[in-house]
Amino acid sequence: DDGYRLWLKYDEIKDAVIKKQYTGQTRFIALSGSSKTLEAAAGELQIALKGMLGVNVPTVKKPVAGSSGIILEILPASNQRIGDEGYVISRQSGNIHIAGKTDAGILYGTFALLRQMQQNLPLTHISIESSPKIQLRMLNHWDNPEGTIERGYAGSSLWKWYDLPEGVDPRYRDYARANASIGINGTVVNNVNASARFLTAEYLHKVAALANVFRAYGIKTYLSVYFAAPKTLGGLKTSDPLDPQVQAWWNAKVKEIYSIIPDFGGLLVKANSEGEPGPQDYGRTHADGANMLAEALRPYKGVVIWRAFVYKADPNADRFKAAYEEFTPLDGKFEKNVIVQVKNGPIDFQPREPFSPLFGNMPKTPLGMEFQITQEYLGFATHLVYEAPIFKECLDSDTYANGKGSTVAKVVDGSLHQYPITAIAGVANTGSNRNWTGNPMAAANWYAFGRLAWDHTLSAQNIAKEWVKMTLTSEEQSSNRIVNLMLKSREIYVDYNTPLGLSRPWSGVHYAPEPWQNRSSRPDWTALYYHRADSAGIGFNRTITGSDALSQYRPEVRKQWENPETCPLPYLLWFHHVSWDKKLSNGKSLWQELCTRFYTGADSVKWMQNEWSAVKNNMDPEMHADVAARLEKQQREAIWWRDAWVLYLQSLSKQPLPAPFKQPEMTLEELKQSVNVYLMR
Ligand code: BDP
Repeated sequence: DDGYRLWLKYDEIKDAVIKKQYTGQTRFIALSGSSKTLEAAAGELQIALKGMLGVNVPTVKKPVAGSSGIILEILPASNQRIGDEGYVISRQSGNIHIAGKTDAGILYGTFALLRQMQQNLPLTHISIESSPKIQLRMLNHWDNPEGTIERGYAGSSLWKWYDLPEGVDPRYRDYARANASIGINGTVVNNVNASARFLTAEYLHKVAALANVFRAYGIKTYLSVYFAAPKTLGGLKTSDPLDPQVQAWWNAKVKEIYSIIPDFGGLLVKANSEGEPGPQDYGRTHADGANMLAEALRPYKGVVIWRAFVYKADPNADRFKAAYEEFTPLDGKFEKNVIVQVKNGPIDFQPREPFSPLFGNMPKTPLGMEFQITQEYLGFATHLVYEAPIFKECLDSDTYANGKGSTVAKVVDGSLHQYPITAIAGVANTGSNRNWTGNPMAAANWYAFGRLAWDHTLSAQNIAKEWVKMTLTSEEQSSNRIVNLMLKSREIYVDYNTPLGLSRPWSGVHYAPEPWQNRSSRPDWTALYYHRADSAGIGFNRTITGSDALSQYRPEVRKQWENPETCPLPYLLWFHHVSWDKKLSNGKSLWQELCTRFYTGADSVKWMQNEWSAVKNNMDPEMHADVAARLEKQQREAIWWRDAWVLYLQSLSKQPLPAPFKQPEMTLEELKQSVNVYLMR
């Protein structure tokens, strides 16, 4: 198994009883209407039934009397039970009905039915009703025009820009199928550090060719834009959002986009962030910039997705506070078709972060969630980290914005502040590698993102179970073992990498450990800026005696974190500078606890390897070997990362390693040398 089919494998069902049952229940596929989307749904059923049952199931216009089959059925728009993209699956007079108010709803219902079958669940009394909780469920591709992917670890871009628009890789359709199967309905095809090239007619036609493939699968296409395009592309003297000529340029550009891609979704913008141009270059605000684009998009019902990922190169400022400071004063100032997209945490996709304090603090501005699926800070495609627990931890966090139970999920799904538009995005981990995600286990993260975008109440465990059954093995014991391994993987990674609330111990490559790094073109791009280790202790004081970032949260949240005596250990060093000898709630000193985490984290990767070995005979050998090799490297690197931290921190704490841990084999100097290899050009 080369992994190409992802979780849509449709292998022959081994259980003869179930296979026979399914065969009797799916003798035809009836669809009365016709559309590309309904054809896609029926086509998917045919491929799947052929694979799982070995039969060619015909499509018919009307249910066949005296036989049992699947009926794809359009419900009246007035139906109150489900949302526009929702579906109802039921059994009526011996047939399986997949009903939706839209063709897309039926497509999602089709994939839901197939999910049941792929897990060999009975269909006899099937009754499922589901609607997405969030409207725009998107992937953000950080893909560049020349085919590279920023923070991509699975090969080059899926989009073959030089072949497009004539050359349409069949893979685009499989990409759309995979997304539709988990309910993703939007894709931003290019990097947020955007090239103006994507706004040229030449590239718009290429993007249109992609959109033509995605459309049947309910997926809208979006673009990231370069804010200074009126200057660089349009030849204007300025890109000032309040300049009428600039507005006119964007109006014309958006009109052109819609003439080429009639169902275009909208624009994603990274502005005044990490050197990208933006409205502040002209003394204007984020709202001025976003509203100008919103104006251009309004006639076509397009949206502006404006990112809140901002921070200034100020050594005395706390980057944690930046987005809140820039954006909360603008609450209520954005046009109706603007969504502000916020990263889950206040810094940048770290292995563990507290939730961004923007959530709950912009009741009048729709806030969208941005998660990172690609493992930029999670060991690239080498380390096995199942991300659903990261996503869930954030979504389930309570902001207390309207009292207890005001979770981040309720902010994002719009129910807390009655947002008219809702959105969630995942920075994609796909690439040109045959198996899409490099590490075959990373496909679970793409899958989990989509499932949670549809329904954030699903559990990380159930999502893993589905994925494992559909992708790796249907054997019960092995599947449980793998699910357990996946669920523990994130905490293990945190332990050898950023325990107790540490963050960002990497250099520019975001891979090799470099906690000693203290020089960079920007002070807030050093490791020291984040962990603040010295001879007294370690951690970032964000209480009232420090940067006071905690004041951006509601009192109930603040209370959880502001007292170093009671702050939960996973968040301790996010908010406190703690002395090495400080006794923690578990009786150990900070130094002892840190060492324990580093060592048990690295040791646990051995455990992961053993667990993985134990499932060898119950899954595909090629895929097993691929993951086994990655785990072996992970094991070596976990020790490397552990040792980097331990040796460096020891040079400050001047403490011996607590028993039973053994002093690393390398010296700090040797370790630094080994890291330098990764930093060479
Ligand atoms: C950081 C990445 C950088 C992105 C940036 C962003 O290192 O490549 O451009 O986020 O989200 O995490 O804009």
